[in-house]
Formats: sequence, structure tokens, C-alpha cells
Amino acid sequence: MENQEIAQVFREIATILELKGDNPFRIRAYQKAAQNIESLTENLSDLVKRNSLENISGIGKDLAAKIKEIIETGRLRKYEKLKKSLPSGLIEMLNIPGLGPKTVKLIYESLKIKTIKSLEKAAQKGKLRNLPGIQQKTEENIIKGIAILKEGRARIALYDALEIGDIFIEALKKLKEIKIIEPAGSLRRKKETVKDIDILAISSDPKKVMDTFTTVPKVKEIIACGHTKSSILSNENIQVDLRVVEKESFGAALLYFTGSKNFNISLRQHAIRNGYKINEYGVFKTGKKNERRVAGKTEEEIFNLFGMDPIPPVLREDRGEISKALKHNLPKLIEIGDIKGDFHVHSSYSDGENTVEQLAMASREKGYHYLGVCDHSQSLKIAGGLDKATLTKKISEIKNLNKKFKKIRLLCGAEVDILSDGSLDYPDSILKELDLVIAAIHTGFKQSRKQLTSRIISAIKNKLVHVIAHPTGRLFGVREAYDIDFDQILSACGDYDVALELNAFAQRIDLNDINCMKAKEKKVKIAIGTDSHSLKGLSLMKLGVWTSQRGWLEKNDILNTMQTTQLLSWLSKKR
Ligand code: DGT
Ligand code: CA
Repeated sequence: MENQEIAQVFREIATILELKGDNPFRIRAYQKAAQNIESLTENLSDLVKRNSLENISGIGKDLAAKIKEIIETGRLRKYEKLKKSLPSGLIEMLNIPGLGPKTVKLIYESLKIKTIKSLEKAAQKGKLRNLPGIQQKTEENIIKGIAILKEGRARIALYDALEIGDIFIEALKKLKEIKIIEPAGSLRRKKETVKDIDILAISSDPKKVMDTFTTVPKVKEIIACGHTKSSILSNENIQVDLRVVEKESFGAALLYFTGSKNFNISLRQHAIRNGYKINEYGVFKTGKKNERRVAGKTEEEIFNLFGMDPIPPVLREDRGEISKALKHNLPKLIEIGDIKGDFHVHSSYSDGENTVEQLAMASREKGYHYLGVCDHSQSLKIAGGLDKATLTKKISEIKNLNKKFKKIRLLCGAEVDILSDGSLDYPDSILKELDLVIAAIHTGFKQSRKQLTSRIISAIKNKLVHVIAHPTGRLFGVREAYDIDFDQILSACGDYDVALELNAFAQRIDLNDINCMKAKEKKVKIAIGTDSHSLKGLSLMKLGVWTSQRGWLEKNDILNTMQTTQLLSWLSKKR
């Protein structure tokens, strides 16, 4: 078993213990162990071989024995016993946003409710509000939470879909019978959420390919298994479709199954207007007597035939890209190599796992020229927000590190909370000391549209604020964007020269592609930040780059493409 899976077992044990009202220290120990395992760079199985599990922080004799049991037997008896001791529906209930173990326990014990379905019914009938501590409002929130959960299930975040898709693609790539294999659909277009995963391949032996595909360990259920197309359901309940196509049609099939549907329709209309027919088998010249196949082997061949520049998959949404491609003026999209730094990284000063120095070294290895270390501000205690004294310490550490590191410039920043009245969580006298101030909302999401908008605008008007972080606040599967007037926020950003963040954290992607387009229209700059809490998180930058591409952003629209001197001068305008 992989480290991640073992961490997951520990997390679930913690959850079950919570539901049972067990000792909080024991619960915390399992959670902490899971967290530490997740950030290990070495395989647990190697550590077992070397008998050095107990070197991992948070892993004592007892947990080490459990890890050993999992690695050696593939299971953990204690976990299986615990799982049997509770109805499985209770653990699922904890996925409802805003519903904690105490309430789940109370509802189960007093009303014997053990599934989300019966919980929803009871809440709709007003049966929960008689329980101690549960009010009408709590009931309403449970109903809303269940709705969000259902919606979240329907589509998954791009990052998760990429991981699932990769497992299938990697397994199939190992076959010598596979000539080419590519993802298609929304996954290839790097859409922020994906409903199902589409994969295309060319092979000399489709049967062998289908047999391998349907027996990947991740397969939970085979939906259909045919000669050239199979569909399965993965363990995560995500459908994966694999099609094997002819070499001659691969480009046409890839174009068709990459979509989007609206792009396909527009492209087909363009083809018809010019005397062609296009489908997943190729492009055909239509004539009175017979049809003649004229292209289809590669996508490029098809774009060439139509006199278009090749349209990158990220742009294929029927937002005007076809006419731009015909006029040879598609936007010049940025690539990951254009990124010179990350603006939003948490260090161990607040809730991040790594020290500023470790973050600096990792960023330097990525070739970054600068790094914005933005920890939480003082009132966000739950996330280790920094008080004034600690912030002063951080400022001086970063000053020293900047003397030591010649190749990367560390920006001492803060992700400052915008309080419910619109004021900032640090006084200006402190903000002035920082190189980079990103302001964000973390509480009071349920305020009215007017209140939320004016709260953000107050922050924009503060001369010391550079960036508004995760501007719309949505978190996939947890909460929708808060209710703000985005146009007003954009014009305020324009007036006060404040940038908006494109937060690349896998569950956020905030701003999304459409809002990036709107920002570009208003000439508002975008700052991409990964919101990393560990070194691994730094690699989420690619999600930000893809979203910027989907939003048609170019170099000049994005702060992260600036050279250090240019960036420092932009930042210091605010001082
Ligand atoms: P999703 O919802 O995340 O799975 O998004 P897609 O874009 O992957 O959509 P999907 O899986 O339903 O279909 C894959 C591609 O197949 C789609 O992007 C375009 C093509 N396609 C599907 N249905 C149609 C259709 O009715 N007409 C045309 N022209 N193309 C279609
Ligand atoms: Ca799809």
C-alpha cells in the first residue's frame, strides 16, 4: 500500500473515534500521524525494511506496529473492527459541509438516523430541531450542505481527475501494443472540474488493450466492454471511457472527443461552409459524385486544411477562438516556464509544514526568481495566524535569508484577513513593513452581497494592499462562491491598481477562467499563487497556468511573469 492510502486509514480511524466520542488526544495522534505520513518523501515500506518507522515524528511503538501490519498483510484488524462497530452512513454524513462528529453522534443516538438520505428527510420535516443544541438554522444548513455535497459528487476537481486518468494511461502505456495514448475531453482542455475521463489510443491489438484497461486495480465496476470502446467506474465513482481508433482517424477522433461540444459544432459549421464534412473519422471533401477523405491523421493536419493556426485544447470552448485562429491572432498563452515566482505560500510560521528556508530552496530549484511567503494574520488563530511579535521575527529572518540567497528574492508577505467590517487584521504600521500584502476573506461568508462587496472594496482601497486572494471564495465540494458584485470589485481594482489572485490550490481555482477573462478586459492584473502549505503544493502552479490559458491571459496580464526588478517596483508603488 502507498503512503497516501495508509494515511487515509489513519484519518478514518480518527474519524470513527471522534464519532464514538473517544479520547481527543488519541484522535489527534492519528490525525497528526496521517499528516506526517502524507508529507514523507520516502516509502513507508522502505522504512519498515530498515526498521526505522519510529524516526517519523508522531509515530510511536503502537502506530509503527500498525503501519507494519498494513504493509505486511495489506490490512489492519483494528481498523476493520472499528469500521464494523458503526453504520457506514455515519462516516459519510461527515462529508456534509458544516456537520461535525458531535452532531452526527447526537442525531444517530437520539433519532437512529444512519444515512444521508434519512437525515435529509428528517431535516426537511423539521424533526431535528427538537434535539438539544439544534435550531431551525442548523436544519436549514444541513439541507444546504447535502445539496452541495450532491453537486460536488457530480463533477470532480481537475487535479483529482488528472491523478485518476494518469493511473489508467500509465498502466496502458506499458503495453507494447499501444502506439499512442492521449487523454481527451474536459481533462485535456484542463477544465476546472471534470465529469468523466475520456482516453483515446491507437493499438494493433484492441482486445489486449481493453483487457488491461478493465483490470486496472482502480476499476470498481465494468460498465461496458467492447472491441473498440470500454467504460468503467473507478473506485472514486468516476467513469473512464477508453476508445481505440484507427491510425488514419486519430487526429479527427482526438479533435472530436476533446471537444468541447460547442467548439465541435462551430468547427463543423465552418467545415460545411467551406465544402467539407468533419466527424470523428476524418475530414471529407463533399462533392456531387463521391466523398473524398482529405485529412484526419493528426489535429494539425485538420487545422492546416482549414487555414487555421492550431487551437490549443485549453481554448476550445467556442469563445471566439475559431475566428481568431483563422485570422492568425490567437492569444499568446503563457507556459509554466514563464512563471518567475509564486505569490502565495504558507510557511511553518503559520499553518505550513516547511520553514521559509526550505521553501526558498525548493523554489530556487524550480527556477523561480522570487517567492511570496504569506502566512495568516493574527485573528485567524485556527490557522496559526501570526501576532505582531512573531511577524517581526519573520521579517528579520527573511532579511537575513535574502542576504544568504543570491538567486531568489524572498518577499515577506501576509495573507491578511479582511475582518467583517472591512478593516484589515493588521494596522497600516505593520503592513508597511511587508513586501507583499494579500488580503482575503476567511469568515462571515454569509453576509449580504452588499456587505461582502463593500468589505472587499474597503480592502482594495487600502493603499498597502497588493492582491486580493481567492477573490470569490469557492471551495469545490465545500462551499460555493460567496455572493459578491464581481464587476464592482473589478472596477475598484482598476481604480486602485490592485491585482486579483488566481489561487491555484486544487480545490479552489479562484479566479476561474471566465473571471480571468473579465479581469483582462478591465486590465486588472492577475497574481497566480498556489496557497501551498507544503513543498508538494508548489507544483500546483501548473493548475494556475492552465486556468490562465483558459482565460486567454497573456504575459502582460500576469504579475508572475515580471522580472524581479519590475515586480519590486510594482510592489513598492504602494509604499
Ligand atoms: P465533462 O462533462 O467534464 O465530461 O466534459 P467533456 O467535454 O469531456 O464532455 P463529454 O465527456 O460528454 O464528451 C467528450 C467530448 O465528446 C466532448 O467534449 C465533445 C464530444 N461530444 C460529446 N457529445 C457531443 C455531441 O453531442 N456533439 C458533438 N459535436 N460533440 C460531442
Ligand atoms: Ca468527459
